[in-house]
Amino acid sequence: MDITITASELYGLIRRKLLRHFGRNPEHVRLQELYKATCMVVRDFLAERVDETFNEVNAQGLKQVYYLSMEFLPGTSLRNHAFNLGIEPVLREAVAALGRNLDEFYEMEPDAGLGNGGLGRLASCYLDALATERYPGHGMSICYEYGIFKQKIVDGRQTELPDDWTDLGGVWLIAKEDEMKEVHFGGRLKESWDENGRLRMTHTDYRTVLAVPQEMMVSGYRSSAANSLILWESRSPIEIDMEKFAEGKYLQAMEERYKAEIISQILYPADEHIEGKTLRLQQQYFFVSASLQMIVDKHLMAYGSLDLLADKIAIHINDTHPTLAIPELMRILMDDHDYSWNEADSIARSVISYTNHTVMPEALERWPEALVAQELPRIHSIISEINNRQSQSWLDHPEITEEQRQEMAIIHDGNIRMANLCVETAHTVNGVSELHSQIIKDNIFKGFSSLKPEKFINVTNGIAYRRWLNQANPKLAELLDSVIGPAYRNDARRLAGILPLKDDVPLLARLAKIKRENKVRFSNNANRLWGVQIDPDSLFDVQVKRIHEYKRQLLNLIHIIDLYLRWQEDPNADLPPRTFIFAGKAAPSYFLAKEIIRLAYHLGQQIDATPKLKDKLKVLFMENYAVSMSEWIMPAAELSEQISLAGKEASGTGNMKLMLNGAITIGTLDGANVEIHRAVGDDNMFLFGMTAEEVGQLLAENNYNPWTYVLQNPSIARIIDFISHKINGESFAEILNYLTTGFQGSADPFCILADFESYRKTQQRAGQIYQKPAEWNRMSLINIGNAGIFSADRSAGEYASKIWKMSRL
Ligand code: 26V
Repeated sequence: MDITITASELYGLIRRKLLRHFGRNPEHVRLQELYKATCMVVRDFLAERVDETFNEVNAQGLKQVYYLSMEFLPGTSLRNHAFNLGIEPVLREAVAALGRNLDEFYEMEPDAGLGNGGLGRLASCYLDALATERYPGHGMSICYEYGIFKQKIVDGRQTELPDDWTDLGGVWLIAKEDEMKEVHFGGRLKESWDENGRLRMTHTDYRTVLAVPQEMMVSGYRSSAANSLILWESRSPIEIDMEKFAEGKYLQAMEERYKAEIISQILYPADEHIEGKTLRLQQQYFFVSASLQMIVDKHLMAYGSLDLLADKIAIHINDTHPTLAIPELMRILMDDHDYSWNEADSIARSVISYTNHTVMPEALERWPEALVAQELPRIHSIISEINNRQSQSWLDHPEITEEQRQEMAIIHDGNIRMANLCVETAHTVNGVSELHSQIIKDNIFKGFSSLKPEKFINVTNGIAYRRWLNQANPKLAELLDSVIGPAYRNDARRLAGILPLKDDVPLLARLAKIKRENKVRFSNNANRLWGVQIDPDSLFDVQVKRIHEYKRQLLNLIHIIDLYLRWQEDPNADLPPRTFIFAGKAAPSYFLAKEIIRLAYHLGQQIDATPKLKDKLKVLFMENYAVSMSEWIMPAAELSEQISLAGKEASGTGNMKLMLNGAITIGTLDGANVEIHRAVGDDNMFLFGMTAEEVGQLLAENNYNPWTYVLQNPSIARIIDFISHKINGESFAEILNYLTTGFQGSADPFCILADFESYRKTQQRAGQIYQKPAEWNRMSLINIGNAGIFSADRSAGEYASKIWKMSRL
């Protein structure tokens, strides 16, 4: 449902907003104020829809889902809302009448970067899809004052700068001061028996932190429904301790306040290993407690009691970070609303569901029991009781082995294992691609799945495809509109409408022309921003994602070294010129990831300084990868690097965005690459490397010895030799070590050299096909036409029907 409004009416609304809010008229206004006023007018339309949706949901008594996630990555909002509301053309006119260009506004908007990578972006894609598909569902998270750091590359080294997004980005937030909640930390527990003979827990001497909800509205494509994302901001109930101030203890006078405010100050920028930091535990409990209080209060307001809670709400835990929602819900039910343990337990078990997003053992969260007991005594007591009852329940199951009991225990070795708490309690557990869902059943949650196989399901990830197609690649969208009609905008499966035209020569030429234009746009941007020269006729080979060992950016880099050496040897080798594009952030404390960035950078510099190669080979490391940057890379990409060690990448979603934009995947059978492969077939994807099963065997037998490959394969030997010398004057001893003997002693766990030869050959084949544009373009079209299954609308629909059991508005 579009908003019906004319450009001149919009113009009037923006003028009025400027005057009322900033006390200015358009003739005397700062650009930023004009921008903010424009956003606020768009926000007002949405506010009405959110309100209407809320009333309708209550009137119909519909079930709602609350999607709890420590991360969301909405990126920018103005273009998305204008597109979703169908007002982009009139908005453009209105802004022009105010003497500005709408694109200027789009460029000004900072990304809301409240997440690290795929997990957070997925959460935002799902909010978009829920609103589009008219499901009532709300996101809940933390209103980080500083989002994911800004990455600057200085002489090849990543440096991190704070991302202060709230000045301009804050226009999308509305503070709901009257819905503030209190969250309690520390203190002591007192046990007593009430008059009904029931054990009562009283929590005393706690520290209070206030939680203020900031609401960000969520629009859906041409949808009359709008949902919200609640972001909690922490505040202190005490502004200044006047007593301490009077004693001259100025810093101490502010201490309480800082301790409270710091909770929502900054997003943890790591996603690769747990660090048992108290502040992170506080963040988790802070947002989960405030969220659950809000959910319960809203339900009480609508229904008068909590007896229907399980019919009317679903609570989803996005990875283990919001796991404390389980004991917190039970605490509220028992301590604040007099429910018994069994009642509270049964309600929790019927409302909670959980998605796992990683099998990397170092990312599976554990909290020291002592820390939880100290910071959250009541929550600790509930978790202990769940743990006790879990072991009791096994008495009926003599078939489970002692080893499995150990693996499934929630509390083990003084640690609370969050994933086990989730799997024990959630009614449904899902993985994010077919392979990953199978792996969690067979490996990390094997004991649980043997007890209750029906608990485990798969929901393959999906993307908000209109953002990366219609908004980011308008030329491709226009072509599709004209060839297959616009119905694919609401039903991505209809992209398949172009498949019968896969041999239509004029259509393939138009497709190629659009790709070329997008590549030119990309090259111009790169030139403007970083002064680099890129040949728009070279093959754009793209690997954009967080920098991680398991994602194997190093495999890509050593292949580039191989190309470099080959080309130097034979400058006439028949290979297409290539531009390798890397982007992605490394966790600030992740040494090897930062070394990988440094290698990419210096390799690029050395190639630039090699005259006979500089027209053939280019390596670009683009700094500060973010949602908005992905929106201009994807449309220009031709080869999509999805080269993780099989079994490690839970799904990947960049792979889907690139495919949708006509890039062809070079990848292992990992994560959603498996589904991509099934959709396009062997002929339209460059598959290489070991399967997950083969990897399993190699590692189980402890059989990966990098030196076997160095000795067997002269190309590898040459690459290793190259890295052992300086590159652009810099040495890379740790990387050399990592590849050959492993980092700190044990062989590279991601077996890069084992997959190298297969990768090299497959890259060679990709290069050969690229030189036959007719063939390449046909493959590209087939990828676009088959991308429909990766729509977030489809994924959200599966969550709604299979897990949350809810219906549409
Ligand atoms: C883990 C940790 C560990 C403790 C420190 C902070 C922190 C922050 C985030 C994470 C989550 C890592 C899991 C993750 O991002 N998984 C990605 O999820 C995507 C969406 O399902 C999926 O496409 C990617 O394959 C998967 O790596």
